[in-house]
Amino acid sequence: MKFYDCSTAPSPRRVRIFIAEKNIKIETVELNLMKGEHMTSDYRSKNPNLEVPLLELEDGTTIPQVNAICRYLEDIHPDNPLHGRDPVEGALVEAANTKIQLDGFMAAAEAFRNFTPGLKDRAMPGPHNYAQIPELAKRGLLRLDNFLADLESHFESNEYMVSNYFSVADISALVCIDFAKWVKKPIPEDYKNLHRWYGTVSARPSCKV
Ligand SMILES: N[C@@H](CCC(=O)N[C@@H](CS)C(=O)NCC(=O)O)C(=O)O
Repeated sequence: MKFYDCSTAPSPRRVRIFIAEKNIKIETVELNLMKGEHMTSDYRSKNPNLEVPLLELEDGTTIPQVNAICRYLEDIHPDNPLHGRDPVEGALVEAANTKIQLDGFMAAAEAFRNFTPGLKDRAMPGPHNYAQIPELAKRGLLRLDNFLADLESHFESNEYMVSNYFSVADISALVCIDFAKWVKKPIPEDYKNLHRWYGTVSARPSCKV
């Protein structure tokens, strides 16, 4: 297997942490997005979405999308389950992970990509160019405020994203919170519950990547 990564980008970091939690070894191919190494015809033939991460299997099958890659790795390495230990927990992890993707990652990406000068006409990743919309950057920042506030409320009565169980949703939330710092949205100082959870999760050796 080969894992197509970019060590500075948030989405592939979610997979790197997942791989480290599972303690599996996968050959990594580093792509420099700033240099456009994901825009080559060779990479396009593997991933027409022109995004990282990507997992390439021995038989040439390519799996794009963080969630699909993590699900596949879970299925072939079921020890130390990160997608729930029973069907109910599995559903709750899926719900939490989807919400982080929609309310957290989309908001941070909206804020970052619609404002960063180097991403003019690249307001969305992928094969199609889109102009920046400054209003979307502003809305992204507001959505991040709410995302962080909702997490603070959640951690008033929960140890992790799903009750007392560390899951792939915690990995997603951690990476999203670090991504939000790119647009100057750190965890507010007085969010003591979110700081407690962040301290616990970011101290895991897997999360140092
Ligand atoms: N929905 C995708 C998002 C992947 C994504 O946004 N990747 C970014 C890096 S964090 C990317 O490849 N960007 C390429 C670009 O900006 O052209 C997933 O979950 O894998």
